[in-house]
Amino acid sequence: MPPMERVAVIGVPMDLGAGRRGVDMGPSALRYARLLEELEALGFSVEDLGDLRVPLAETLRKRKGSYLEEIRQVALELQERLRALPEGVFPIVLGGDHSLSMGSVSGVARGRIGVIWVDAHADFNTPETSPSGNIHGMPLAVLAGLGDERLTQAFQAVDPKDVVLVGVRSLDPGEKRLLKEMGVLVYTMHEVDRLGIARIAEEALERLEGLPLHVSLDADVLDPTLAPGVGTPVPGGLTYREAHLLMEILAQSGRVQSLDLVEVNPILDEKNRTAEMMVGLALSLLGKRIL
Ligand code: HAR
Ligand code: MN
Ligand code: MN
Ligand code: MN
Repeated sequence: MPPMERVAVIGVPMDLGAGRRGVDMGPSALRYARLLEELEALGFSVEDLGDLRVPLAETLRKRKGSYLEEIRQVALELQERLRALPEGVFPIVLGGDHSLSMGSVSGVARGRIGVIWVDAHADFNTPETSPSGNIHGMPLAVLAGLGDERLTQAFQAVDPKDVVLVGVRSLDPGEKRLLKEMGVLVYTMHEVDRLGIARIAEEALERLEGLPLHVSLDADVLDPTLAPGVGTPVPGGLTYREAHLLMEILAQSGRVQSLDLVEVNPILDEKNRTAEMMVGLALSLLGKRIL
């Protein structure tokens, strides 16, 4: 596969799927952390498609957890925008909460696709198993065909066997069961410690052999000391070096074709360092090398 030279950036300033406010400012924070300039410095031709229009929670006058229809509309619009991109353009979707990935993965999938979901959480709840009702805890299940039919009908896009989770350390009882039943390959932090991230990256590439790859990178996979700007921090996350090495090995495969950068919450951050971390990781995934 020839390396892609064009990148399209699209922001989805949505926090309707999360339990806390603030991730709607993620796209601004990631741009402010010089994502576009740094990609250009790497040699890419970069187009900023701007932000999707997302309704404000304040104008909806609903209780949280009941934004399914609004989230569905935003994800559908994202799906449509990504489907309209010419082939050979590498999309980077800026979140926003992780529910947007229903639209990104289904929008980039042109046939069978492998998904590498890098997250402290599995986002594999259904409305029945979710303890919170928050839809950002459900998008991977929806993509695999589980959950509310209004969502699965629009966004089911992957075979659960074509999904690899990395960095997981917080699972709800029901989603644990579902992950096992569906045969999703999960590398928890236990495996990161035992096997090392390099071996995990290589095994993931092998498991998804021959498939184009989408990487969905949730900022909360990082250790909260590195990435405090997230709504649902969990101790014991990836180090700076583990996260970069993972991105570098995936980059070397030449098979990654799209990326989500999600769950950056500038309100909870310290001087935008979480967004800066995420930009650095995106650059590594797009081929930035030390030498
Ligand atoms: N598992 C929890 C729930 O469903 C929290 C998961 C959502 N948090 C995220 N997504 N940031 O990765 O409510
Ligand atoms: Mn904005
Ligand atoms: Mn997530
Ligand atoms: Mn998460």
